[in-house]
Amino acid sequence: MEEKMLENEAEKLENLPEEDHDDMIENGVHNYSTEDAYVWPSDPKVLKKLEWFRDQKIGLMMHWGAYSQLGIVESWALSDADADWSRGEIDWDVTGEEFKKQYFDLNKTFNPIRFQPEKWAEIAKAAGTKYLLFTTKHHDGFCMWDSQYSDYKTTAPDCPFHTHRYADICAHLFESFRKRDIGIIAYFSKADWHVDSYWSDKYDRGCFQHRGPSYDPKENPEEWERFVEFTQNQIMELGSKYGRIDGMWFDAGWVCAKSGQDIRLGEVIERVRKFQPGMLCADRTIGGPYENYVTPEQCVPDKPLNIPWESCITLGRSFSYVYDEDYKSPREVICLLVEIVAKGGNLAINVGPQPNGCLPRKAVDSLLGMGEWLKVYGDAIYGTRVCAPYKKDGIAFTKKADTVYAIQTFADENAVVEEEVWIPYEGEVTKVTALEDGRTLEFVKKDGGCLVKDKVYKGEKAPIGRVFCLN
Ligand code: FHN
Repeated sequence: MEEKMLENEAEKLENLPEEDHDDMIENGVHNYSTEDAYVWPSDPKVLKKLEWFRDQKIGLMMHWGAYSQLGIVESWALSDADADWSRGEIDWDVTGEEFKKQYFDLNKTFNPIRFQPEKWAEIAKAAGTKYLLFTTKHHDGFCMWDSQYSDYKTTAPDCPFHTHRYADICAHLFESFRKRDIGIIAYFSKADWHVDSYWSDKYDRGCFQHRGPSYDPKENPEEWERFVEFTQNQIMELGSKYGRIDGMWFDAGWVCAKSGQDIRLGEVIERVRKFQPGMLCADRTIGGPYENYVTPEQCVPDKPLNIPWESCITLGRSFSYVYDEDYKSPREVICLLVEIVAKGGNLAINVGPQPNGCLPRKAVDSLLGMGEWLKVYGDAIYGTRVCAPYKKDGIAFTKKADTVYAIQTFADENAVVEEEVWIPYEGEVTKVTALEDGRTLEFVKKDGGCLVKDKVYKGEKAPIGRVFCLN
């Protein structure tokens, strides 16, 4: 990067408008709204869908776009004001302006000809995931569906993929997952860094862009209204032309009334709900009636939350596909899942598909390993709710109907698996069975819990986890 470019950008950083320093978003990562900002929906259909959502427990999040070709962070390196933390992977000789042109031209080489939505859906099903959370459009504005409001899309003539049978990626992906009874939640970025009604160099800041609009919406209301109409039109087309949508998940929390960037989301969500009765809306970090659940990112709350929530966490290190990714093992994912479910949340585990349309093999191995465990122990996860003391002495608790599930996970494959297990559950227990195969287990009730006698584990490795059903 040329020296003068850096000085120039550093100097411009000082006069960024306030909204870019939104305290809920740090280096692009959204914090999550507190419980007191939560508003329970008043629409009974939304409340019913929310209970459906809380039963699902595991979503498959996917970040897929033109950026997948580069193997760098999705969108963020386009924002000059976020260059300090987002351009580390740009190791080829290019200036900021050249890079932005190269990035925006990625639509001209996006051609994932090996994409097979049916195969992805089969893998998702076998992994035990219950809904898809798919990036229909990230901040870079590239539309993974045949939008009538943008030419920056997979179905446009200048995108080589437009001739492919699956060019309208969202249409085929949603259908493949839906027919396997997997829910559909559409990720949508409220910011769009490609459309000229959000970023344009015709304003006084010229080509130096930060994550917000390149103008002040208060001073250019007619430009902002153009952007609002464009955005609401895209939300409407996803909500009315792509079959049943169970939820919409809105990223780019800096686009909100508080920062002077009001897209009047509630207006369009209510219109969409005429087509999608009860559809959930996760307007991240905003609170209020259109954040039907909160979305911790790459983290798990310390304690159970009494509101609906979902942690979105990468299976590897990155949301987008990177070529040298390390993926969590099935054991790591299950330990994470049990921690989240015991606190009343969902896990949206993210995989970044490859630019050729395949899912990374090692990611698939981890997902399928997770599915194998869930085939045996899923009853302790799906459809459960928080059960006091939720986690104590290494035992996590969930409950469903008249059963309490005591889950002991083993993060270390070399852990010693004791024959006797102390289960610190103080409620009444008349019977203990192993969820693995229904075998009845001897136990002694003591103050504060019960001592259960399990089988002797002879395997070389500790099991990922074992589950005791207390009735
Ligand atoms: O800015 C995005 C980021 O690129 C990614 O999409 C994550 C996924 O939850 N959401 C935002 C950061 O919080």
